[in-house]
Amino acid sequence: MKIGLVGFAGSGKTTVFNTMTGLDVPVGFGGEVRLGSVRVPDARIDALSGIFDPKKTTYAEMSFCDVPGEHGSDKKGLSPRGLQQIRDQEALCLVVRDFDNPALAGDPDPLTDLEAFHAECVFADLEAVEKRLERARKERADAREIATFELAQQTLEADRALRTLDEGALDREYFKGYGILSDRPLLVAVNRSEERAAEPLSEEFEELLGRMGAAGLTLCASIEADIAGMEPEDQMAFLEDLGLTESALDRFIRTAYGLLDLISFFTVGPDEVRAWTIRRGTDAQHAAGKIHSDLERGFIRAEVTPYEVFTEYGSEAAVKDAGKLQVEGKTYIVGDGDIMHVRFNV
Ligand SMILES: Nc1nc2c(ncn2[C@@H]2O[C@H](COP(=O)(O)OP(=O)(O)OP(=O)(O)O)[C@@H](O)[C@H]2O)c(=O)[nH]1
Ligand SMILES: [Mg+2]
Repeated sequence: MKIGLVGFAGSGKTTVFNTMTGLDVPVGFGGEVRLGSVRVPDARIDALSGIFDPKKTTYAEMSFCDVPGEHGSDKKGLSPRGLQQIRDQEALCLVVRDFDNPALAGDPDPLTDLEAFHAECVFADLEAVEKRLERARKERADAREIATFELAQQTLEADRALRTLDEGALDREYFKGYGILSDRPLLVAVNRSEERAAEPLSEEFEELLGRMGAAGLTLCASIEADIAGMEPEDQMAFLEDLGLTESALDRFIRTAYGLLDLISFFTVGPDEVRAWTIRRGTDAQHAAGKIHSDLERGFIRAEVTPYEVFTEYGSEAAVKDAGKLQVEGKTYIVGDGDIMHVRFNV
């Protein structure tokens, strides 16, 4: 899962990046685009690794791309370079400032910043969609493609983000390669000052998030970046002082998984115990393709044990003896926590 951190200059993106990745990139203004990743904690993988004692244990990963904001102009916005950088990110995390930054003029105004970001995405998308629509009509493109871009145009003209359109309403395949922003899943991280870390989001803010089809989360990045570097026991105590029960990273991962409707399936064996991330609703054949394209191409069947069944019987042999091993075909919808062995032939 690749997440692009975006937002206005000095909103705390690099600080959030450090909090998530455990890296220690210098904060302050500007800098380079940076990449970092973090493993997604999963107690089920811990347990499976304990049982199989594999040579290697691999957790799911979330990777972050930190894009500096636009500096040195009055225009509060995403730099062209920044937009280019986030083209291949699967989801966006907008960091909005809700703390006093002495280097910036003016009080924090998260609602206005969120509105400005929304307007900028809608504007950029409308430009791309109109350009494509004009060409598609001239080239007498497929009627479905034209209908998709027409609906996109209407939606954007009504000031709505494309991600608010239902799965079936338009064919998103056509958007590929156009860098459409308002269709990308969006998580808004409100970066708070220490005193207000645990305060809920305002009603107005929640309402705008709803209109944008985005999920929201509050954090105090500068403090949590420090907490992230502590021993686990100390972390809890510091979080409690802030009125929090869970670290920013844990909350971020949970919110992102929910927003993106992500689940994990597992592969196990003496060589490796590993978690794989897929969208809920993915069938067995496509899930196999996550592991290797050969497994998707030559897919024969999947032998599946849901995690709960595995823990009930304690071993794969016991599951099989009890007749609980599921043999599934291509169209089986993979469940969260399924342990899979893919049989294939290429
Ligand atoms: N009080 C407070 N200060 C913060 C918080 N997060 C970031 N800062 C400070 O705000 C300043 C800017 O933070 P950065 O993380 O560099 O901001 P940025 O969004 O990466 O900035 P650009 O990359 O230049 O767009 C730094 O001095 C941080 O220490 C926060 O949660 N609370
Ligand atoms: Mg930065």
